Amino acid sequence: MKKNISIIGVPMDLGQMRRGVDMGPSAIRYAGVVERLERLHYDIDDLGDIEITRPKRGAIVGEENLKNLRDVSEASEKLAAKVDEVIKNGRFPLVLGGDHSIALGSLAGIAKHYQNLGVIWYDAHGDLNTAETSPSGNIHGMPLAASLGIGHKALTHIAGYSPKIKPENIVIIGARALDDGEKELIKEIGIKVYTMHEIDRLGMATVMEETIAYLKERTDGVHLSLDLDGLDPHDAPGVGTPVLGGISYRESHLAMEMLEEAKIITSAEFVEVNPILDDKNKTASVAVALMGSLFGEKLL
Ligand code: HAR
Ligand code: MN
Ligand code: MN
Ligand code: MN
Repeated sequence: MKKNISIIGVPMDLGQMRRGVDMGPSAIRYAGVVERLERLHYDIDDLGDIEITRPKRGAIVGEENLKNLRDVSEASEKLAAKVDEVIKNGRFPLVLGGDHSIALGSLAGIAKHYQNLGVIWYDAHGDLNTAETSPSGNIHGMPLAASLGIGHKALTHIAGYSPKIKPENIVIIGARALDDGEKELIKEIGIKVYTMHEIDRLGMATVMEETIAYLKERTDGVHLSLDLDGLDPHDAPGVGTPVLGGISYRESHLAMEMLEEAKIITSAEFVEVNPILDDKNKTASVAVALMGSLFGEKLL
């Protein structure tokens, strides 16, 4: 992994309806992300936060079942430009959320640098909805679909191109709350998914071995998009849409350690940390601990 990391905070909460996730970047910084990674001898540059336009009360601009479409789309453009610049400077982009709609901007800035960008989507959810299939109209449930070129043009064409990624270069890990439309889409376009069922049957070590082998043979870079709600709410309670029966803290550490050993990750984001819903900043601390493993912290 590159020895230079640029941190980008994205205080975004407009992709869903529970306020507080915009404080995720602050909570993760408070949990010591910079100090933790500096100890591993990285050159860390904290670029601060992307500016998010806060809609005035009653002035929320959305479209049919696409809440805050304009503001989410504008923020995504800003994030894409920043991530693009970080990569051009030869540095590793580490993006801190914010709700998962920020993946629209991250992927838009990253994918143009690769022929076949791989994506590990570590999440309880598929985030494969469109306005037509979404039960909520919340854009944080849509970024993976939009990055595949599926959905509203204001989401699919961030940074002026589409699609960002191909279905066969994606691996979803931890899924346990997929909507009907998402299940259909997964089967139709062929995305590799390890639901909790496979994680329980195979064990996390095998899931990660398979994931790494699969992505190594077909991609030229891999983005890790880690939604803290992929973990069990017992280990990561500070998330807006917790789902029981998730990946454990220990399994998650193993996953990060195996990714580090495989040296395949070229960019990463940690999202959905909501300190208002948390238990004494536990979830942000878990996020930072996982980043430690991802960037090479060893137990011995
Ligand atoms: N699938 C549901 C929806 O579209 C819930 C999505 C919740 N999403 C996240 N991101 N927290 O994974 O509304
Ligand atoms: Mn998500
Ligand atoms: Mn491309
Ligand atoms: Mn999720």
